[in-house]
Order: sequence, then structure tokens, then C-alpha cells
Amino acid sequence: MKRIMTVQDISCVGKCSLTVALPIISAAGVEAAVLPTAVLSTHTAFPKYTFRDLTDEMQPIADTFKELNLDFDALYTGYLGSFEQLDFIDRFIADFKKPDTMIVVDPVMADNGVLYKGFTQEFADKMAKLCAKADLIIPNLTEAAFMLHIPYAENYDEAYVKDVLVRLTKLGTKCAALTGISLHEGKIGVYAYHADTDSFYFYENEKLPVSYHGTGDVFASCALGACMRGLSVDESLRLAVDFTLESMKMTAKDPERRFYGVNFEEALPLLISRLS
Ligand code: PXL
Repeated sequence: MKRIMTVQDISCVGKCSLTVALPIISAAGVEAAVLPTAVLSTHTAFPKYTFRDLTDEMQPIADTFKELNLDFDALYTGYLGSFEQLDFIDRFIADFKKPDTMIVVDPVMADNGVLYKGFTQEFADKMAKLCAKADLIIPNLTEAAFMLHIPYAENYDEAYVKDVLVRLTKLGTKCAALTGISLHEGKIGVYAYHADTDSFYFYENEKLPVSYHGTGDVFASCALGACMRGLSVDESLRLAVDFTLESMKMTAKDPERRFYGVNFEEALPLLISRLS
């Protein structure tokens, strides 16, 4: 069984980061190992939350992994809270990357044209440097705009998306996948560019007239889980679009839905059946 090491926060309530990555990667049939970056009472979209930074714990944990000769088939970073943590990830990659280790960076820091609370342009610049080390990065258009220093475009066409993708790979990553790309009325999906083969991949599915928190984490966890099960990157991105849509459909039809996250739990049968 493949083993993913994912480095991101744990928000106790809120269905994002580790509370999404763990169940989705497990359901994909892949071992999920974690290195928590911070403990929050909830994610930062709640009106009030506690935040305990775990940076000081991270290097001792990684050193102990090293002493125990633990290794990982993939390293997956999500929400990271500080410059120190970005430096730590650099060292972690240097220490744990083997020739076939897949490095996936989801540069979680912004959406809908704005940075999440606590993030700055300087952080985006440093995140762009981390993206250079990745095999696959999974930003949305807002995160891409901040990393590339281009204005956030609410209206765009296919040529714009392709241009952004090529620029993202020029940061150094092998493959960039932009999420939340809507090029046709009523449709939304993923657009990817593979720099090594100079090829694009686009897949779209139904666009629901709603948006929910945490869909980016659902998407990235599903895509990487699928890659580890042997699907190609493009096949994995396709499954991630379908699984995210199914999660949103489950949320939309749940009369007891909560405001803060998606019902990916009820979409897990789709993920499991597509991977079996
Ligand atoms: O879903 C991304 C995410 C992860 N972790 C924390 C967050 C967010 C987005 O707001 O606040 C703590």
C-alpha cells in the first residue's frame, strides 16, 4: 500500500485540511500519514477561533521519522501558516524525496480574488518558490494570480487559462492544475498543463449554483489518492472533479447541512467504486 505524508493544519471543526485529507486518502485505499502544522478550534472562516502553531514540533518529528528510516511515496502540503513552515517544507523535501516520490503542493492561501486571513503577498511569493519543487501544484485562479503577480480575472477565456498554466509551470513545477475553471455556461472543472510533454488537459462537469468551503481540500486529497492508486494525473484530476461535484450535490440536498464544509462523506461510495 502506498503511503502519503500530508503536512497541513488540523481544524477541529470545519471539514478542511487534515479532517478532509485523512478520510479521503484512506477511502482511496492509501495510507495517510500526517504532520500537523497547527491546531485550530475551527478553520479561519468562522467568526472566532483559536490557533496553536506547531512549527517548533515539526523538525523534531521529521528528525525522528528520519532516524526511524520512514519513507513516503508522496508528500502533500496544504494550508501552511508561516514562513518558517515553508522553510521547513524545503528541508523536508530535501530529506525525504526519493527519485519516485511525488511532491504535491496545494498553495492554500486565497479564493475569490482575496487572500485568506493572515496571508500576504510576501507569503504568496515564498509559496511560489515552494511550487518550484513540486511535481504537481493545484492552485485556484486567485492563488495563481497572487503567485504570478497578475490581476485576478473574474472573466477569462481559454487562452488566458492556458497562459496562466504555462506561467505557473515556469515557476518550476512539472504540472500545474487550475481548479474551478469555468469556460462554458453551467460547467466547471480543471485545466492542467504538463510542461514535460507540453500538453494540456481539460475536464469539466456540471456547475452548481452554490459554493462551499473546503472543496479545494476535497479536490486535492482525492486527486493525490487516485494518483497513488495508479491512475494518471489527468485521470486523477477527472475523478477529483467528479468527486468534488458529488460532494457538493450531497451538501446541497442535505436539509441539515452546516455552513462550513461539504458532505464529502456521503460521496465516498463514488470514490471507492471508481477506484475499485
Ligand atoms: O480549506 C483551506 C483551509 C485550511 N485550513 C484552514 C483554513 C482554510 C481556509 O480558510 O482556514 C485553517
